Amino acid sequence: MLLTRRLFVLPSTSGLLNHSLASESSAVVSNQPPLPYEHLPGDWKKGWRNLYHFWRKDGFHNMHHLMMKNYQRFGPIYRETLGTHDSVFIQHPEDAAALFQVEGIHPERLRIQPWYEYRDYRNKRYGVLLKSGEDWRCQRLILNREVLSVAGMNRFLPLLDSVGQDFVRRVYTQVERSDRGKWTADLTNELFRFALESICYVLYGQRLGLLQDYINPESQKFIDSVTLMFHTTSPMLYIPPRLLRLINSSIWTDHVKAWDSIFNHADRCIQGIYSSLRQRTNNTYSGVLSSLLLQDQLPLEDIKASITELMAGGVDTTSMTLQWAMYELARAPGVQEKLRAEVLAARAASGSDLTALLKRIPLVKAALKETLRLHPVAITLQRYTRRDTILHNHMIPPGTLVQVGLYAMGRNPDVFPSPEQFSPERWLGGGSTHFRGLGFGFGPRQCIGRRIAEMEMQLFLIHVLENFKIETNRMAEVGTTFNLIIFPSKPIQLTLRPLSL
Ligand code: 2DC
Repeated sequence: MLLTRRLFVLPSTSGLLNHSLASESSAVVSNQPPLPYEHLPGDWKKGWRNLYHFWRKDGFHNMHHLMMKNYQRFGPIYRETLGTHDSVFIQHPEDAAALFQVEGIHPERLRIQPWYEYRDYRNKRYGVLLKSGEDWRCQRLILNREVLSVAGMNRFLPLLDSVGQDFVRRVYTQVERSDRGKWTADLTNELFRFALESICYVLYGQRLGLLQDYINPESQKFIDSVTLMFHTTSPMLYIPPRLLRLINSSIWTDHVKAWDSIFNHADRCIQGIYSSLRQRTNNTYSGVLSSLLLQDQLPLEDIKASITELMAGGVDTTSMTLQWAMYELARAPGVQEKLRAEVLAARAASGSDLTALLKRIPLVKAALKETLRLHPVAITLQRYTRRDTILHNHMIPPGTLVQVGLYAMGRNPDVFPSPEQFSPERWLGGGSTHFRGLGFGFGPRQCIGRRIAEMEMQLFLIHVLENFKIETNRMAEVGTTFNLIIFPSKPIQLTLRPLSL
C-alpha cells in the first residue's frame, strides 16, 4: 500500500520540493525498517518560539491555513510543538486508517483544557465528552443506545421531521413579508434557532418554539453563549487557562460566563422534564432525557452533564454545516437540481414513511459528506498512541498525540481530485472512500451526536429542496476562520425562492 502512495507536491518554493522528495523516498522503501521518531521533519524543537510566531501570524484564527502550509513544507507527516502541545500531524487516509486501527477500546482525543478547568472551578461533573477510561466507556455505551442506535434514530426521526417542516413554514412567512417573492438574509441566527429547536426536541421531547417570531430571550442567550464559549476556547488551547485565570484575563472570565449561562439554561430544561416525569401517564417516547431518567442506569448528575454537552454541541455544528451546504448548492452549477430530482422521486416513492424516504436519497447524503469535506467542523481528529505505531514509515512511540489534518485532507488534490469542486457524486462513483469521510470522526469515540446531526440535516435539506431554490451572489467567495470550530469568515447571504412562484 505504501508503494502506491502518491505524494502531496505543491507548486511552490524549492525547499518544498526537497522535502517532498525526501518523504517520497521514505514512502517507497516501505519494506525497509521504519525511520526512527527523531527523523520526523518539522519544527518541534522550539515550542515556545513557535507559539510566539503562531500568535504573530494570527495563528489562532488561521490554524487550518498554517497547517496546510506545514504540509507543503514538510510533507505528509511532520512533528510540531506549540507551547506545551507536541504532536505528529498526518493527513493521508491510509495513515489515518493505521492510526485508528490501533486505537483500542479507550481511545482519547486532545483534551480541551479550559472545558475541564471550568468544570473543576464550578464543581461540575464531566459529561461523556470529557470523561475517559472505563467510566467513559460504560456511560458511552448506555448513551449510544439512546442516540446512536437504529432504534434510537427511529424514535426521533418524526421529531426532527416536524422541526424541518416548521423551518419551511417560517421561510414562507418571511417571503410574504419581504414582498419580493423571495427571502434574502444571513441565515446564521435562523439556523442556530433551527438547530437548538431540533436538539432540544430530541433531548426533552418538547418544543421551545424557536421558529416563531417571538422567542424566549433565555434561548437566544444560550445560542450566543455557545458561540462565545467556542470563541474564548481557541486561545486557551495553547495558553494555559490556569494562567489566564490567575491574571483574571477577560478570555477566562468570558469563558466562565458563557459556560455559566449554558449550564443554567440546560439545568432549567432538565429540571422541567425531571419534575413532569412523575406525572407522566402515557407511554409515548418523550425524548432522550426522560428515557435515561426512567432507565435509572446512570447517576443523575452524570445524565445532566452529558445532556448539557449534547445540547450545547448541537447548535453551531449542524447549523454551520447546513449554511455551508446551502452555500455550495447555490454555487455549484446543476447540483441542486439533481438533488431536488432525487428528493422528489424519493418522496413520491415513500410518502410519509421517513425511514424509506431516507433510504432513497444517496445524493443528498453525499452532498453533506462533500460539505464536511470542504468545511469540516473539526479541523483535526486526534488520538494518543497506545503502543509503537508505524505511520508513514516512521516509528511513533506510545503516548504520542497524533492529529489527522481533516481540513487539509479534504483539500488535498492527491486524496480528492479537483478538491475545489463541490461534487457530491465523487462519493458515489467507484473511487475509494476508505478513511476519507471522517467528518464525524471514527470508532468508539466518534461524534456521539452523529445520527441526530445526520438525520436533522438530511431532513432539513429534503424540506428546503422540495420548496425553495437556493441562490447566492456567485461573486462572493467566503473564507473560513478557526474559532475552535471552523466558521465562515464573513456573513453569507443566501436567497430562498419558492419553487411554486
Ligand atoms: C479543536 O486542536 C482544535 O463536536 C484542537 O459538539 C483539537 C480539537 C479537539 C476536540 C474537538 C475540537 C478540536 C473542535 C470541536 C469538537 C471537539 C470535540 C467535540 C467538539 C469537534 C478539533 C464538538 C464541536 C462538540 C462540542 C460539544 C461541547 C459544546 C460540549
